[in-house]
Amino acid sequence: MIPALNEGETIGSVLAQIPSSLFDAIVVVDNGSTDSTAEAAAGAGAKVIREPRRGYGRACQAGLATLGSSVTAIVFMDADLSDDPADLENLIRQFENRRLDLLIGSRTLGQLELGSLTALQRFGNGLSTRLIELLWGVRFSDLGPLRVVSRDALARMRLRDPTFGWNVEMQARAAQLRLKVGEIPVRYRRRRAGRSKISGTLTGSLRAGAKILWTLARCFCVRTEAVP
Ligand SMILES: Nc1nc2c(ncn2[C@@H]2O[C@H](COP(=O)(O)OP(=O)(O)O)[C@@H](O)[C@H]2O)c(=O)[nH]1
Ligand SMILES: [Mg+2]
Repeated sequence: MIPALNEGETIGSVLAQIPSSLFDAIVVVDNGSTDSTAEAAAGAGAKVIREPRRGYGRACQAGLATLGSSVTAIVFMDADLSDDPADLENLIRQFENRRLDLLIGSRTLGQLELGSLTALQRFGNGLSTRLIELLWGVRFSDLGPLRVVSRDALARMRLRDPTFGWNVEMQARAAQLRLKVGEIPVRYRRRRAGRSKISGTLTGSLRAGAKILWTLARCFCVRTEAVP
């Protein structure tokens, strides 16, 4: 599942590099793009879902709502070619072999291209993962966008964040619910084309950072279900 907002310059390359034999379906959720994202994605063979209301979490929810009942796990990745499709095979293999509920592709454990994460992003990542450890005793090294989660686990998490709290909410709920989580090192690259909607500007980063902290506070105060 690939949430995409105005990524017409890169989505075609992302899709061309995905080993399609690994997946039942490749879903691109176009979040009201004003460029050729939807056409490029459809042209490259993806199933395109349109969610006109902006927001990363909203886009993910819209995509999930269209999945058939045979789907047991979902991989999420970004549309700007920052995640490397070459990591997908290992991600899926490890997820299956280790029988995990959630596997995060960790950029800080992997190979970070110079300039691919800003200082503010590193700080935010460090702070958020430390808070998760402090609150629920589970240690992550990153909030990376490349990840795979089982559908059952996702249903139990009852994720609600409509925007950029989605990823951290997934990790916080997984920790809170004592799900089986893991990480593997992945590559992460600078955006090759198009415009960053989050980390590229100071206000974008600060807004995303505030949203992440707010999401953690909400997860701490409001439980989804009784922990078994
Ligand atoms: N669906 C959706 N996707 C978004 C939105 N904003 C950004 N994205 C996508 O989320 C991913 C990460 O955004 P990006 O701009 O690369 O953030 P950055 O890596 O922090 O600079 C990319 O695939 C974007 O196309 C949004 O409002 N809705
Ligand atoms: Mg990006």
